[in-house]
Amino acid sequence: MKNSLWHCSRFRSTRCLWLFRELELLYPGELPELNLISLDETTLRTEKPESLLKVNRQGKVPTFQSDDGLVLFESAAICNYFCRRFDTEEKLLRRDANSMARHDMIAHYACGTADNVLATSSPIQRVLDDPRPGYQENVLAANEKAWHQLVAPTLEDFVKSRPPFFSASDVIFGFTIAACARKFPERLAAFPVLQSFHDKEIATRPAYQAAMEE
Ligand SMILES: N[C@@H](CCC(=O)N[C@@H](CS)C(=O)NCC(=O)O)C(=O)O
Repeated sequence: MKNSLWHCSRFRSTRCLWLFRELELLYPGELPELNLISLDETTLRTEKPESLLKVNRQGKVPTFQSDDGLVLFESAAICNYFCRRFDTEEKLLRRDANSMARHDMIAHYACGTADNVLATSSPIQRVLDDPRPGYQENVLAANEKAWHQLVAPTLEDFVKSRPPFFSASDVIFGFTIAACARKFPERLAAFPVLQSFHDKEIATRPAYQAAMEE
């Protein structure tokens, strides 16, 4: 069995792929192959493959199955698994208590709150009739307000408190910022710290660029 990631180009599975590609660059020749099971973005929301539903009843990407059969969903959990298993020299994720606490907080906030303010789908998508609830007018308005008053200032705090090296936390909340740049560029432009972090520290990274093309 290969390590397999159910993936849809530029969807949240890209966060995990980006982190995996960062690790491949940090540990050349050491990581096993990652088998991508690529799904079509035009049908993912309406036609879930049985193979995916069998391992994740939410039918969401990312979903991951390891070479020894472990099934994981939730992008931050998959990223953290990649770090624990492959970042053996703590180049991307330091394991001391304070670094881990900061990382956990960022991972929970980015994936549990911030992503949803930019998302097309709902966390409970499978029981909804509308495949794109994030584009309902009232949802867009509330999310825009939340972005400006809550989410973007919190992400700015994460940027300002970064340690002086690129880390797994940067991938996790950086993916949220990159999603904003792609889907709502005007929301990002209102926050120069985030815009500059995106332009200088994310968009220029070879691992990010590679993951975005897959
Ligand atoms: N909290 C989850 C969210 C996963 C998620 O909502 N993925 C979206 C793609 S960005 C999805 O699969 N949407 C299709 C659907 O729900 O039908 C994570 O971080 O992995």
